[in-house]
Amino acid sequence: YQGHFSWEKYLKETGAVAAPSSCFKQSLTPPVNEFKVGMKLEAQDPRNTTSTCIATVVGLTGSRLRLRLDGSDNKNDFWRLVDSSEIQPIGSCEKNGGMLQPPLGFRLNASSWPMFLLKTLNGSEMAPSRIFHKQEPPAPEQNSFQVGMKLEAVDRKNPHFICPATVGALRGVEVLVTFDGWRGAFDYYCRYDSRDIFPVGWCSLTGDNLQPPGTKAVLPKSLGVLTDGSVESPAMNPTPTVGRPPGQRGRKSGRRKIKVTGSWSQ
Ligand code: MLY
Repeated sequence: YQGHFSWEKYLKETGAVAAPSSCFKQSLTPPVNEFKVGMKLEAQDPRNTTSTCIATVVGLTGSRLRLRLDGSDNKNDFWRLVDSSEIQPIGSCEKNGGMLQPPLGFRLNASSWPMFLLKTLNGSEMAPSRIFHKQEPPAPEQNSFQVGMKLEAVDRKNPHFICPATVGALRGVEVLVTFDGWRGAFDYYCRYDSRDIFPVGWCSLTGDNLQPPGTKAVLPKSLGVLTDGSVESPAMNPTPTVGRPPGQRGRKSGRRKIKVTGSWSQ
């Protein structure tokens, strides 16, 4: 489901090019997701990456899993591709001589961890090893993105969202991901081989819901007229409420607000 956003029309309108898939550390065909809600697995604690913890699949979206660490709260869910090297079948940690750790912010007393672990695993549905992917796709040899190229990227402040984005700048092995139609509040630098960025068309292959661009339009000045970026309320469009906080993250030159024309039907 694409929220009626069409990359084809949008690329035409913006005169932009999609970053070739060879730029990304992603498989050409998105990895098959055979996980089910409720399955347990081992995952790196994102807040303490030296810890391997028990996680439960609490949601599925395209090739990604929404994970929650057992013993943690529901405010720290995180998303991983099914071919991520940060997830593995239960038993892997022990097999490699490691010990499962309580998550950062374990709700109970540390001394109750062994019993908690026993109880949380008892009778649980463990994700079978055959549904894990052997390895991550290889990283491209170098950063071959170019400024202005379009891509799909995880909104790291709202990681359930994948959104249309543009390469805003390059910095060695890093890429500035800027979100189309949002004033910079969600932009971030990541490595060119980040697992959070995808080629144009990824979401339509995985069945992920690609968000339409925001309506606080900020697009290259070559495209246009200065107006105040509002759009005739496209039905599918969430209302963007976060603008750039005053005095922060000032836009460098070369960008202007323009009116976004409808790339998505009502
Ligand atoms: N409506 C929320 C979420 C914004 C999401 C922005 N992404 C899609 C770039 C807010 O305004 O905070």
